[in-house]
Amino acid sequence: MRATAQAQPNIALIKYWGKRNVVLNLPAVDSLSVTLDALWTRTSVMFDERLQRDEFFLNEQVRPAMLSRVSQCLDSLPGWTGSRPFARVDSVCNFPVAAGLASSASAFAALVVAACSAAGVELEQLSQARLAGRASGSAARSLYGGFVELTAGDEFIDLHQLAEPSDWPLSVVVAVTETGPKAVGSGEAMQRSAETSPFYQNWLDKQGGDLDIARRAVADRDFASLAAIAEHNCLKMHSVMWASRPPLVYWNSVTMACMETIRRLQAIGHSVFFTIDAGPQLKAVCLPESEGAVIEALAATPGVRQIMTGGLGAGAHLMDSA
Ligand code: 2P0
Repeated sequence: MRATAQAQPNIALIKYWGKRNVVLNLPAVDSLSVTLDALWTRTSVMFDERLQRDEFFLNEQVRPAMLSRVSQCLDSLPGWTGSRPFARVDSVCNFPVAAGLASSASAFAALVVAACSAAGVELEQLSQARLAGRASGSAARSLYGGFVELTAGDEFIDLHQLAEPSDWPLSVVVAVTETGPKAVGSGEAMQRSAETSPFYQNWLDKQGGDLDIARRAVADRDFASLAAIAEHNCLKMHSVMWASRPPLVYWNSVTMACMETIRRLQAIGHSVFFTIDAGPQLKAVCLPESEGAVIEALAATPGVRQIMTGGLGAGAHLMDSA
């Protein structure tokens, strides 16, 4: 009745922004991501008949604000008859939480894998991904390693691994510009964009074309093409956010300075591009030969607090169970 799983966050190169069904948490658009190897969440789940309620600890601290989403995710496991036993959930995360570093992706992917094992529920990878996606849309992608495509349907999502990490080894350098939690959570922000941004419909209409280009770039290992479409898709998503009312601006001045740094590196011939999610951190994706220069340049950008770097990694997996 106890199991531990590890999952790594994923970074979307073609972004998920907007929901077609809030109750089922179904994304409005398809997305394409890379799963990382260096950042991780490790989560243990223990169902225990003696517990009076679910308990959730993150980095050894009780986190009551996050408990209801954890409990809902545990409730969603198939096969419970009547009331389920309560669980103690212990999560350890080696990077800042809720700061636009996709911590909910690795958190819910690890939670689903650990909880299924602890509950003795055998589910294939896609079914686990759908459970994780119901808790947090981006979490579905962290069930898979390497390059991952999520197709959003009206009733459920589908996922495909487009390439293994070893098929196209890219490096990801994360420049942390702020470590505090974000002001507006992604779910609320997406809803605001859908309701108020004049660019939202265009965002929906153009996503399929962007994804086609990115999928082709991955198949052809065409870095320049992937770089161009990923930066375009990222800036388009942020344009949707900026034009929302009230506006959603997740960047700070250091985020902009990091973008300038990437532009300078591109101008001198490095194969690198940036992407930014619902937070102020900049993620630089590059070929391994440019990794050293990217780390050095971002670390030297005034205001950058921390650099985290790594390659592409595997999907969520069980570490132990008893
Ligand atoms: C993504 N983001 O594709 C996009 C890009 C942020 C910007 O998925 O409401 O935490 O839990 O389904 O997955 C962040 O949103 O949102 C996200 P919910 P989630 O990675």
